[in-house]
Amino acid sequence: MRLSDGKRFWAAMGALAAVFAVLAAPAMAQGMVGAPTSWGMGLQESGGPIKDAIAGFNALVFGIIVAITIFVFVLLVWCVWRYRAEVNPTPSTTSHNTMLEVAWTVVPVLILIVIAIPSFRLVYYQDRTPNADLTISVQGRQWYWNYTYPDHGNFTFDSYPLAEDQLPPNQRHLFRLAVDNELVIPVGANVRVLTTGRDVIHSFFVPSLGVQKYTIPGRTLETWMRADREGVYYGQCNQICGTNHWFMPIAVRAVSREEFDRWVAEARQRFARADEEPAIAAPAAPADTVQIADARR
Ligand SMILES: [Cu+2]
Repeated sequence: MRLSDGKRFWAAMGALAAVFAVLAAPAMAQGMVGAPTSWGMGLQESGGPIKDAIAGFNALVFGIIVAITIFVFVLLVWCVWRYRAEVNPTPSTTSHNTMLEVAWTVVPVLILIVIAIPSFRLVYYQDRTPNADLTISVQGRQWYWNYTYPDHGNFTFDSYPLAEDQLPPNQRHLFRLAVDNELVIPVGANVRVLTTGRDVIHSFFVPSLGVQKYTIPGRTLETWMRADREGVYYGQCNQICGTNHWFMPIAVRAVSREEFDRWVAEARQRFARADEEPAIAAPAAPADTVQIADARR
Protein backbone atom coordinates (compact mmCIF):
# COMPACT_ATOMS: atom_id res chain seq x y z
CA MET A 1 0.00 0.00 0.00
CA ARG A 2 1.36 3.44 -0.92
CA LEU A 3 0.50 6.48 1.19
CA SER A 4 -0.65 9.65 -0.57
CA ASP A 5 1.62 12.73 -0.27
CA GLY A 6 -0.75 14.31 2.23
CA LYS A 7 -0.73 11.28 4.50
CA ARG A 8 3.05 10.98 4.24
CA PHE A 9 3.41 14.61 5.26
CA TRP A 10 1.25 14.14 8.38
CA ALA A 11 2.99 10.88 9.24
CA ALA A 12 6.36 12.70 9.08
CA MET A 13 5.01 15.56 11.23
CA GLY A 14 3.69 13.06 13.76
CA ALA A 15 7.07 11.33 13.97
CA LEU A 16 8.81 14.68 14.39
CA ALA A 17 6.42 15.68 17.19
CA ALA A 18 7.07 12.37 18.93
CA VAL A 19 10.86 12.95 18.76
CA PHE A 20 10.45 16.43 20.23
CA ALA A 21 8.17 15.11 22.97
CA VAL A 22 10.79 12.52 23.97
CA LEU A 23 13.60 15.10 23.91
CA ALA A 24 11.59 17.71 25.82
CA ALA A 25 10.24 15.32 28.46
CA PRO A 26 13.22 15.54 30.87
CA ALA A 27 13.17 19.34 30.67
CA MET A 28 9.40 19.47 31.25
CA ALA A 29 9.63 17.02 34.15
CA GLN A 30 12.01 19.38 35.95
CA GLY A 31 9.36 22.10 35.81
CA MET A 32 10.05 25.76 35.61
CA VAL A 33 13.56 27.13 36.04
CA GLY A 34 13.66 30.60 37.53
CA ALA A 35 17.13 31.80 36.59
CA PRO A 36 18.79 34.59 34.64
CA THR A 37 19.11 33.97 30.89
CA SER A 38 21.70 35.26 28.41
CA TRP A 39 20.57 38.53 26.89
CA GLY A 40 17.51 38.56 29.13
CA MET A 41 16.06 42.05 28.85
CA GLY A 42 12.93 42.00 31.01
CA LEU A 43 12.18 40.69 34.49
CA GLN A 44 12.63 36.97 35.09
CA GLU A 45 9.60 34.79 34.36
CA SER A 46 7.19 34.72 37.28
CA GLY A 47 6.80 31.64 39.47
CA GLY A 48 4.06 32.96 41.76
CA PRO A 49 1.62 35.69 42.78
CA ILE A 50 4.11 38.16 44.29
CA LYS A 51 6.22 38.25 41.16
CA ASP A 52 2.98 38.59 39.10
CA ALA A 53 2.11 41.69 41.16
CA ILE A 54 5.65 43.07 40.73
CA ALA A 55 5.51 42.46 36.96
CA GLY A 56 2.14 44.25 36.77
CA PHE A 57 3.47 47.25 38.69
CA ASN A 58 6.62 47.26 36.57
CA ALA A 59 4.48 47.33 33.40
CA LEU A 60 2.48 50.31 34.73
CA VAL A 61 5.57 52.34 35.64
CA PHE A 62 7.31 51.39 32.40
CA GLY A 63 4.24 52.51 30.40
CA ILE A 64 4.27 55.89 32.19
CA ILE A 65 8.03 56.27 31.58
CA VAL A 66 7.66 55.53 27.86
CA ALA A 67 4.72 57.97 27.51
CA ILE A 68 6.62 60.79 29.29
CA THR A 69 9.79 60.16 27.26
CA ILE A 70 7.88 60.29 23.96
CA PHE A 71 5.97 63.43 25.08
CA VAL A 72 9.17 65.30 26.05
CA PHE A 73 10.99 64.22 22.89
CA VAL A 74 8.12 65.33 20.59
CA LEU A 75 7.79 68.65 22.47
CA LEU A 76 11.52 69.29 22.14
CA VAL A 77 11.63 68.52 18.42
CA TRP A 78 8.52 70.69 17.84
CA CYS A 79 10.03 73.68 19.76
CA VAL A 80 13.36 73.41 17.92
CA TRP A 81 11.55 73.34 14.57
CA ARG A 82 8.76 75.84 15.25
CA TYR A 83 10.92 78.50 16.96
CA ARG A 84 14.12 78.24 14.90
CA ALA A 85 15.87 81.61 14.28
CA GLU A 86 15.23 81.45 10.54
CA VAL A 87 11.42 81.82 10.86
CA ASN A 88 11.44 83.63 14.20
CA PRO A 89 13.77 86.67 13.95
CA THR A 90 12.38 88.43 17.07
CA PRO A 91 12.45 86.00 20.02
CA SER A 92 9.59 85.99 22.51
CA THR A 93 10.26 87.68 25.89
CA THR A 94 7.50 85.76 27.74
CA SER A 95 8.61 84.97 31.32
CA HIS A 96 5.37 83.81 33.04
CA ASN A 97 2.36 81.73 32.23
CA THR A 98 0.22 80.91 35.26
CA MET A 99 -1.88 78.23 33.54
CA LEU A 100 1.21 76.44 32.25
CA GLU A 101 2.93 76.56 35.65
CA VAL A 102 -0.12 75.16 37.42
CA ALA A 103 -0.38 72.42 34.78
CA TRP A 104 3.26 71.32 35.02
CA THR A 105 2.96 71.10 38.80
CA VAL A 106 -0.43 69.39 39.05
CA VAL A 107 0.06 66.83 36.27
CA PRO A 108 3.30 65.35 37.74
CA VAL A 109 1.63 65.21 41.18
CA LEU A 110 -1.25 63.24 39.68
CA ILE A 111 1.19 60.90 37.94
CA LEU A 112 3.03 60.33 41.24
CA ILE A 113 -0.27 59.54 42.98
CA VAL A 114 -1.10 57.02 40.24
CA ILE A 115 2.29 55.37 40.92
CA ALA A 116 2.18 55.66 44.73
CA ILE A 117 -1.14 53.88 45.34
CA PRO A 118 -0.28 50.52 43.69
CA SER A 119 3.30 50.87 44.98
CA PHE A 120 2.21 51.01 48.64
CA ARG A 121 -0.32 48.25 48.01
CA LEU A 122 2.50 46.05 46.67
CA VAL A 123 4.81 46.83 49.61
CA TYR A 124 2.10 45.79 52.11
CA TYR A 125 1.20 42.72 50.03
CA GLN A 126 4.80 41.49 50.32
CA ASP A 127 5.05 42.36 54.00
CA ARG A 128 2.64 39.93 55.68
CA THR A 129 1.88 36.32 54.87
CA PRO A 130 -1.82 35.74 54.08
CA ASN A 131 -2.91 32.45 55.76
CA ALA A 132 0.55 30.98 56.16
CA ASP A 133 0.72 27.24 55.45
CA LEU A 134 4.21 26.89 56.87
CA THR A 135 7.07 28.94 58.26
CA ILE A 136 10.69 28.75 57.23
CA SER A 137 13.48 30.53 59.03
CA VAL A 138 16.30 31.85 56.86
CA GLN A 139 19.61 32.94 58.35
CA GLY A 140 22.33 34.69 56.35
CA ARG A 141 25.84 33.80 57.47
CA GLN A 142 29.32 34.62 56.22
CA TRP A 143 29.17 32.96 53.69
CA TYR A 144 26.36 30.49 53.32
CA TRP A 145 22.66 30.16 54.06
CA ASN A 146 21.10 28.31 56.95
CA TYR A 147 17.48 27.14 56.72
CA THR A 148 15.26 25.90 59.55
CA TYR A 149 11.78 24.33 59.36
CA PRO A 150 10.19 25.03 62.77
CA ASP A 151 6.78 23.57 61.75
CA HIS A 152 8.27 20.25 60.66
CA GLY A 153 10.38 19.11 63.59
CA ASN A 154 12.69 22.13 63.68
CA PHE A 155 15.41 20.53 61.55
CA THR A 156 18.08 22.86 60.27
CA PHE A 157 20.69 22.69 57.52
CA ASP A 158 23.25 24.77 55.63
CA SER A 159 23.25 25.48 51.92
CA TYR A 160 26.46 25.89 49.94
CA PRO A 161 27.04 26.41 46.21
CA LEU A 162 28.07 23.50 43.99
CA ALA A 163 31.45 23.65 42.26
CA GLU A 164 31.34 23.88 38.48
CA ASP A 165 32.52 20.28 37.96
CA GLN A 166 29.79 18.99 40.30
CA LEU A 167 27.16 20.10 37.78
CA PRO A 168 26.11 17.94 34.83
CA PRO A 169 27.48 19.35 31.52
CA ASN A 170 24.06 20.59 30.39
CA GLN A 171 23.63 22.56 33.62
CA ARG A 172 26.99 24.34 33.82
CA HIS A 173 25.18 27.64 33.25
CA LEU A 174 23.76 27.18 36.74
CA PHE A 175 27.21 27.47 38.32
CA ARG A 176 27.05 30.08 41.12
CA LEU A 177 23.29 29.44 41.39
CA ALA A 178 23.00 25.69 42.08
CA VAL A 179 23.49 24.54 45.68
CA ASP A 180 24.02 21.31 47.58
CA ASN A 181 20.98 21.57 49.88
CA GLU A 182 18.03 23.36 48.31
CA LEU A 183 15.28 25.12 50.21
CA VAL A 184 12.29 22.86 49.46
CA ILE A 185 8.72 24.18 49.58
CA PRO A 186 5.34 22.71 48.60
CA VAL A 187 3.87 24.20 45.43
CA GLY A 188 0.86 26.46 46.03
CA ALA A 189 1.63 26.96 49.75
CA ASN A 190 1.94 30.38 51.37
CA VAL A 191 5.37 30.18 52.93
CA ARG A 192 6.14 32.61 55.73
CA VAL A 193 9.83 33.50 55.60
CA LEU A 194 11.45 34.82 58.77
CA THR A 195 14.91 36.23 58.19
CA THR A 196 17.73 36.76 60.67
CA GLY A 197 21.43 37.44 60.26
CA ARG A 198 24.26 35.96 62.27
CA ASP A 199 27.17 38.27 61.52
CA VAL A 200 26.54 41.05 59.03
CA ILE A 201 23.60 42.10 56.87
CA HIS A 202 22.84 39.72 53.98
CA SER A 203 19.80 39.71 51.75
CA PHE A 204 17.58 36.79 50.74
CA PHE A 205 16.67 37.45 47.12
CA VAL A 206 14.83 35.15 44.69
CA PRO A 207 13.75 37.25 41.69
CA SER A 208 11.39 34.77 39.99
CA LEU A 209 9.37 34.46 43.23
CA GLY A 210 9.46 38.20 43.92
CA VAL A 211 11.14 37.82 47.33
CA GLN A 212 13.77 40.04 48.79
CA LYS A 213 14.42 40.58 52.49
CA TYR A 214 17.46 41.70 54.43
CA THR A 215 18.80 39.31 57.04
CA ILE A 216 19.89 41.53 59.91
CA PRO A 217 21.75 40.37 63.05
CA GLY A 218 19.62 40.78 66.17
CA ARG A 219 16.41 41.32 64.27
CA THR A 220 13.73 39.08 62.75
CA LEU A 221 12.02 40.28 59.60
CA GLU A 222 9.02 38.71 57.89
CA THR A 223 8.13 38.26 54.25
CA TRP A 224 6.51 35.44 52.27
CA MET A 225 6.61 33.59 49.00
CA ARG A 226 4.50 31.19 47.01
CA ALA A 227 5.43 29.14 43.95
CA ASP A 228 2.43 28.27 41.78
CA ARG A 229 4.48 26.13 39.42
CA GLU A 230 6.80 23.28 40.27
CA GLY A 231 10.43 23.99 39.52
CA VAL A 232 13.63 25.47 40.87
CA TYR A 233 13.89 29.19 41.53
CA TYR A 234 17.38 30.60 41.84
CA GLY A 235 18.58 33.68 43.63
CA GLN A 236 21.62 35.13 45.34
CA CYS A 237 22.52 37.18 48.37
CA ASN A 238 22.17 40.72 47.09
CA GLN A 239 23.61 42.73 49.95
CA ILE A 240 27.40 43.06 49.79
CA CYS A 241 28.43 41.06 52.86
CA GLY A 242 32.18 40.53 52.55
CA THR A 243 34.83 38.63 50.59
CA ASN A 244 32.67 35.64 49.67
CA HIS A 245 29.46 37.53 48.95
CA TRP A 246 29.42 35.89 45.49
CA PHE A 247 29.51 32.52 47.25
CA MET A 248 25.90 32.70 48.55
CA PRO A 249 23.47 31.45 45.90
CA ILE A 250 19.93 30.43 46.80
CA ALA A 251 17.92 27.60 45.22
CA VAL A 252 14.25 27.17 46.12
CA ARG A 253 12.70 23.93 44.84
CA ALA A 254 8.90 23.87 44.65
CA VAL A 255 7.49 20.33 44.66
CA SER A 256 4.10 18.63 45.05
CA ARG A 257 2.70 18.19 48.57
CA GLU A 258 3.44 14.43 48.54
CA GLU A 259 7.01 14.98 47.42
CA PHE A 260 7.44 17.69 50.06
CA ASP A 261 6.19 15.32 52.79
CA ARG A 262 8.63 12.65 51.59
CA TRP A 263 11.47 15.17 51.59
CA VAL A 264 10.58 16.34 55.14
CA ALA A 265 10.59 12.76 56.43
CA GLU A 266 14.03 12.22 54.91
CA ALA A 267 15.36 15.64 56.00
CA ARG A 268 14.36 14.98 59.62
CA GLN A 269 16.62 11.93 59.56
CA ARG A 270 19.45 13.62 57.77
CA PHE A 271 19.69 17.00 59.47
CA ALA A 272 20.09 18.01 63.09
CA ARG A 273 17.40 19.76 65.10
CA ALA A 274 17.88 23.49 65.61
CA ASP A 275 17.15 23.22 69.35
CA GLU A 276 19.61 20.39 69.93
CA GLU A 277 23.22 20.66 70.90
CA PRO A 278 25.32 19.12 68.12
CA ALA A 279 26.48 15.66 69.18
CA ILE A 280 30.16 15.56 70.14
CA ALA A 281 31.66 12.50 68.50
CA ALA A 282 35.34 13.13 69.16
CA PRO A 283 37.20 14.29 72.25
CA ALA A 284 37.60 18.05 72.50
CA ALA A 285 40.12 19.25 69.92
CA PRO A 286 42.90 21.74 70.73
CA ALA A 287 41.77 25.35 70.45
CA ASP A 288 43.67 26.13 67.23
CA THR A 289 42.07 23.15 65.38
CA VAL A 290 38.62 24.39 66.41
CA GLN A 291 39.40 27.81 65.04
CA ILE A 292 40.45 26.36 61.69
CA ALA A 293 37.27 24.29 61.54
CA ASP A 294 35.22 27.39 62.32
CA ALA A 295 36.97 29.44 59.68
CA ARG A 296 36.17 26.82 57.06
CA ARG A 297 32.43 26.85 57.83
CU1 LIG B 1 26.07 38.94 50.39
